[in-house]
Amino acid sequence: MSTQIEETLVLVKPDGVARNLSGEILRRIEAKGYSLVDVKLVEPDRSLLVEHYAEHEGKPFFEPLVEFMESGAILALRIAGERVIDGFRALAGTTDPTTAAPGTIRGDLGRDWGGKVQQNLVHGSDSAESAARELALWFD
Ligand code: D4T
Repeated sequence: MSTQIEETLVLVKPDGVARNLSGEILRRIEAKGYSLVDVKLVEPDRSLLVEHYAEHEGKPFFEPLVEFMESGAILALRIAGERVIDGFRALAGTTDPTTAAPGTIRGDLGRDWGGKVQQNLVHGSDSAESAARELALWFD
């Protein structure tokens, strides 16, 4: 298992920013021992979101997902640490916030608001390749 320092992209999605949970989410990331490398509040163009979620283009939830991500400010974080890519995914919990495990960001702070699974508070890159691609998209 690699112990080299990794970086990953975390997004606090519009529901997290609107619900004033950015601080709580940052607190959990820092309490876990990851460090903050860069941070910015953005209202991304649709083209960035379409590129970000390119793997989901054509799926039934794609349009609602992009519309939701356009609905308000997003806090983009570049964070670093050993195995931070997998580590942040574990902190975030599984995709559906209603059934995400208690103790995780989604499990403790999220739930289904009117059938909207996409309102799951955070995004974290799911592999080293995704992290490199997504960090370049959001930060470079
Ligand atoms: P992200 O990518 O936002 O960190 O979430 P996950 O990695 O946990 O989940 P994902 O890529 O499979 O889905 C991206 C995004 O789409 C929403 N979604 C997903 C949805 O609204 N309906 C669905 O059926 C799925 C699978 C939630 C997260």
